[in-house]
Amino acid sequence: MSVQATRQIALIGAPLDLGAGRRGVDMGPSAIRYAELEQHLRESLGITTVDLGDVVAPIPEATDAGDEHARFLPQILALCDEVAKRVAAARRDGQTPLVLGGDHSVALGSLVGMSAVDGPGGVLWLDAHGDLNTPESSPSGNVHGMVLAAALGLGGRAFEREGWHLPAIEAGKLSLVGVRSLDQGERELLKQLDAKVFTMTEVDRIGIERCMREAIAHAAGGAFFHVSLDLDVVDPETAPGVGTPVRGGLSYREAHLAMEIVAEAGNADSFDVVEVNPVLDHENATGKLAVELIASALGARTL
Ligand SMILES: [Mn+2]
Repeated sequence: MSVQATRQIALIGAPLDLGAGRRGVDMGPSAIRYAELEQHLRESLGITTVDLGDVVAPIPEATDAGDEHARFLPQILALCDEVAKRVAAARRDGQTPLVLGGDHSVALGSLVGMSAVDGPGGVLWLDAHGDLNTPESSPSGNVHGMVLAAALGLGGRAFEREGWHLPAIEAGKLSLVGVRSLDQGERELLKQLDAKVFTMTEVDRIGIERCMREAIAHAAGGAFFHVSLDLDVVDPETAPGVGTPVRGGLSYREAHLAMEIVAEAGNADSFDVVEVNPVLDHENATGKLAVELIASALGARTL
């Protein structure tokens, strides 16, 4: 049995879609569970999971959008606080938290929870987008496009919340892989950050293996190492069921290899898997892909 098999995974569902521009990612946790995540990890890897259920998420029809520059932000922060509490409890119990989104806003809960236990840590962000907008710079007002800036403590006063300590990410311990869509404000912010950024151009030029190894070397080794997987990092032909598809993404094999390198490094302390949108999916292909990629990140091998 590998080291990975001794892990116990704490599953935390976060069926949130208030941070996204369209409906559907609230069904992501169901789609991933329906694709038999627990059975898959148990049977192929001998990994045990504890499902902590879903946090309660309000629906947009029954709540007020509030400020157009960061729609539904108070409700999103309240949900992230619930996620953070469950993540922190799991971490204290020696489990590996795995948050199932929901839109990418839920990662703020993962990171606040992890840093509440150990202080700010390192993050590997696999995403087509930068998620580095602020309420001032965001063209859409969708909070899922601001969550990384918020976790870095750069989201402004709107993201301050009692009991939270931001930044949740240690300065310099941030890597992004698979990026291919950035807004102007995000480009400017990235110039000021000591982050390793591997756009799809770098993936094409030097290969996903080297990108991943360098990204992990840059982000890991701190108080914790968190891997945040937005399924939109994968090409929409392979992952059609995502909130915000952008063509030109990772192939099926590149996505698996990326996760296999995460498993090989063996140092990820927590994960989230986000933006699976069953409404746009074909027969849960993207939900199933999410399960396969989680298994690869935890050590699944052909041989
Ligand atoms: Mn994202």
